[in-house]
Amino acid sequence: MTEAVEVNFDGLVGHTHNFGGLSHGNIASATNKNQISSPKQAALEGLEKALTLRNMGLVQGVLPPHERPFLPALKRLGFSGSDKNILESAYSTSPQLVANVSASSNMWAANAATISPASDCNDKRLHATPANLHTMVHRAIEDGQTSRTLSRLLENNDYFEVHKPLPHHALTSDEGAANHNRMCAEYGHKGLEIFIYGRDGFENFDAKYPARQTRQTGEIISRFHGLDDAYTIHARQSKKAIEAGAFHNDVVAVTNKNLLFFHEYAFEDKDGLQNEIKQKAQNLFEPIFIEVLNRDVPIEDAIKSYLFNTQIVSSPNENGLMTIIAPMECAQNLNVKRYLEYLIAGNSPIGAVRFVDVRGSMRNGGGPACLRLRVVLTPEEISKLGGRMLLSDKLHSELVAWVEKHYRDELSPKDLGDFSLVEEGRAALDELTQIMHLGSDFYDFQRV
Ligand code: SUG
Repeated sequence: MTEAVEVNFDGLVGHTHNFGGLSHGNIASATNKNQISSPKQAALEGLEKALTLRNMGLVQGVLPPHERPFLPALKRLGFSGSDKNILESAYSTSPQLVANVSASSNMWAANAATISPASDCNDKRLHATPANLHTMVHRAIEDGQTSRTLSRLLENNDYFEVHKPLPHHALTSDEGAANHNRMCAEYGHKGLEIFIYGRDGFENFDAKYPARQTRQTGEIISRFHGLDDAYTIHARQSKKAIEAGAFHNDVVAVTNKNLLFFHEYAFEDKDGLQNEIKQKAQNLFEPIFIEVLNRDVPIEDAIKSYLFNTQIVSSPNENGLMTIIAPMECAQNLNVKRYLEYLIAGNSPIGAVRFVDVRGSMRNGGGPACLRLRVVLTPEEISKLGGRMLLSDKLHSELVAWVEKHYRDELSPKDLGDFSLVEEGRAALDELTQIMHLGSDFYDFQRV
């Protein structure tokens, strides 16, 4: 491998994976509220999906889950005493509050950060900004641990810089790479960075569901990352898509290399966006646009099946053709299945589809693309990564054994008030810090 590659770092599903119904505007999360979950099955599904990509010849990584329930968040809300007291008094005051600090939502690594590869940044180092996830209470507690994870992974400052998350404020509300796309000729070449926002931070956004990302967020990150304005785009997601349940842009659009695959209703001004891409890409690559019309795949079907929350990958084994990694829900929806058959039979750059089973994640509104954070890296940069977060067959089997040992087969909402879940999580994460070489003070509970 001499060229830069796109490494997908998938979030490991946490041991508290549950259906809290916490995300207003995320239809799957609301629909499955309070159902019994299987943390073990969801984690194994995620690991299997990661292995599938690795077996396709792609470089694959994993990111460790966060500590949940997150007792430091409860302490900041005035609960005190022993850890057991903190959990039990918070639970008797508000089971909903405990559900919020117990979400395993950090598994959706696309929301962890925005990453700009070195080739796009003026100092020729890779830049990363952990997302503050300000809009949802259960997600707004992720950025501290995410910063620690990325600082461990990208610890070499000669090659990488991890910035501070943006301030926790509605003006700078940031959901990470779920609203960020990049287009390029080859991964290691200079690319176009496309930031998608749902609202201007200063406007009063009046809609059925919240817009989680602001225009200002993309502009601030572009400044910190040292991006060139001539190769950066800020475009607005359509209100129609948000109101249909596309709470992140990666629910209605996805890129790979020079391809933008999107739903007709994804953007407020799709023609303006395509023209800007064509104009700014002039010296870089020839863009290809695949627009899926609403009459072929109604937006409701796209959101239910997660047709656009697919990963489009260029694997070394596919002779230049791309493969679309789709959740199996896409094979179960007639319109979507028909569309995919048509897509791969035609002369688009996408030559094959592979279905993956990530049901546990899908039922909370997280498809294959939500589970991964894309990081473009050269072989030299790969050799500078910290921790043990690149998936090998050996690491995969160690992680599978770790999940089998520590995770419950079933979790119901009332289990979140049970202190033994805290103890089980700590034992598991303690062991994980050794497996993944994260250090013995990686999690808050290890620091006291
Ligand atoms: O933020 N679901 C996540 C899903 C995130 C999907 N990520 C991307 N599109 N990239 C969210 O809405 C549900 C948790 C619950 O209800 O228990 C949740 O947080």
